[in-house]
Amino acid sequence: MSERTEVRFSKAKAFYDTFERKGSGDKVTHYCPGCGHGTIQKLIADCIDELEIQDKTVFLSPVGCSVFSYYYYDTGNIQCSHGRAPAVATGVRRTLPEAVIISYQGDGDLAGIGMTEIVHAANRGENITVIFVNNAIYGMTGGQMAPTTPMGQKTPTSPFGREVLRDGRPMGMAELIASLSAPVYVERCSVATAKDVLKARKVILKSLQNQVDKLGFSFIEILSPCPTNWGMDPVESRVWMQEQLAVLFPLGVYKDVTTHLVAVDPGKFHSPMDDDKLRELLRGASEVPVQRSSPLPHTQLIKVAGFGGQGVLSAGELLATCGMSEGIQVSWLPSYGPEMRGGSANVSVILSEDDIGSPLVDHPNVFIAMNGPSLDAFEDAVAPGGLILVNSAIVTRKVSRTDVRVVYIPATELARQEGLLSAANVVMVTAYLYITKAFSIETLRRCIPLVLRKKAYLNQNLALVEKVLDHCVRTAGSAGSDESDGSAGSENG
Ligand SMILES: Cc1ncc(C[n+]2csc(CCOP(=O)(O)OP(=O)(O)O)c2C)c(N)n1
Ligand code: SF4
Repeated sequence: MSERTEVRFSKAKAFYDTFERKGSGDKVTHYCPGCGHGTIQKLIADCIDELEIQDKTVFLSPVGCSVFSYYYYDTGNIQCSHGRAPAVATGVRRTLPEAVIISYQGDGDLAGIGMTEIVHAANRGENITVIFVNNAIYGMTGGQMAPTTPMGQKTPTSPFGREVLRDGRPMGMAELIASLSAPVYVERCSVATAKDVLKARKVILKSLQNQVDKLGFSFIEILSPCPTNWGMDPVESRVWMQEQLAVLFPLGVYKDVTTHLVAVDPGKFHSPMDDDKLRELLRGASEVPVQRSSPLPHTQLIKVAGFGGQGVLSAGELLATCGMSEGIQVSWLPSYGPEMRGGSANVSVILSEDDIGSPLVDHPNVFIAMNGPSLDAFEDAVAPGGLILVNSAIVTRKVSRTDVRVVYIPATELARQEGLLSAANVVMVTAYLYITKAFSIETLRRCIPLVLRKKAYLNQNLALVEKVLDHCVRTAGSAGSDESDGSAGSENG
């Protein structure tokens, strides 16, 4: 009789039966579709089961998209401050000698804010396992540049691409940790393809086995997709990982003194920026195209608020990019819930002719309310004489303040008519510029391609701008009316 292989698909025991984060009885995580965190966390859970270490595992969740790992792992859990997990791991190691400690960290967490902690924990050779999830950006906060961001990559904090003089080159953490003498095992793997995923499982298993065997510090770097912030679909993001990320960060064993010694070739890690380009930058050539339309009427203290997924942070990014491309001073300060989708979010933007002392906007003179709860939260904070723009397609109530100018714009509806469900932010920014004349609409047209992540929607976004302008012109007649009929451009106050 031929031998049969039984293939079973079941939840790892190391996971809770249901995930209570989103409500009782849920079985799905909070990660975006196509995110690598879910895949990696499943591999870790499988390995915990295989090694039968669930009862002694302490999972350290970081700050970042994986902040809620303690909702998923039925193990010991500690949620650590951003970047500090290796220090917490050290404390746990000192008090629980038999524990299996997993320090799970993103690249913003580990290579940015927590660089000191990770280097010293590695240098001390702590007997812990560090799983370093490298998605080349700060995920949870909206895709800002991380130490691992490739040269030239555009992010909200490098809108014209990462520049070597300003930002340095991307850091290879596997290379850096492997250069220390204490770590026993350093490997970089990926979850781009099915083959990569199977390999990553083996790598994770080995790193945990090392710890059980008390061999010392194991560091696993895993290249992981963030389709949401990369502006790609899950399939495109996996292609990009193979064609770009894995070239910059080569996969493989960087150090393994558990069985044999692997020499690391430092020449393997290089930045794609060529020397001519570097010399050009050293001579002072700027990559930022500055073009001035007219002076700002006055300093714009802007607050945009709504729920995650409405493009609140991107609206701020668009405004700040307009400011930068006009050569004025800008600041962009996001505030968000832990979920990329559905939580509340707001962003403070300052546009100024002078230096900006603080990016905080406590009393905005421009407030863009994308939904009702945001209007409730910030209406009272608006400076007297300020401007409130209300997304009247969603917000059902009227503004009660009488000492501010209010304009109602059915932003979500206008965007929907253009076939863009999530472009209410572009509507509001266009209307804001139409009303205040802070910058020319030409500046807006020039900057939309710079911030738009999904380039396929560029023409629709530009068409939407024209539609909003048309709408504003047509409804301008109702300006000054205090009848709150919700039509675009209608005002009260
Ligand atoms: C001390 C501190 N600084 C900054 C933050 C804001 N913050 C929260 S998540 C995050 C980015 C996390 O990015 P990364 O570590 O790459 O993880 P990802 O979300 O991509 O998984 C930042 C900067 C914070 N919570 N605490
Ligand atoms: S923002 Fe990126 S890293 Fe965060 S959950 Fe979504 S896809 Fe994953």
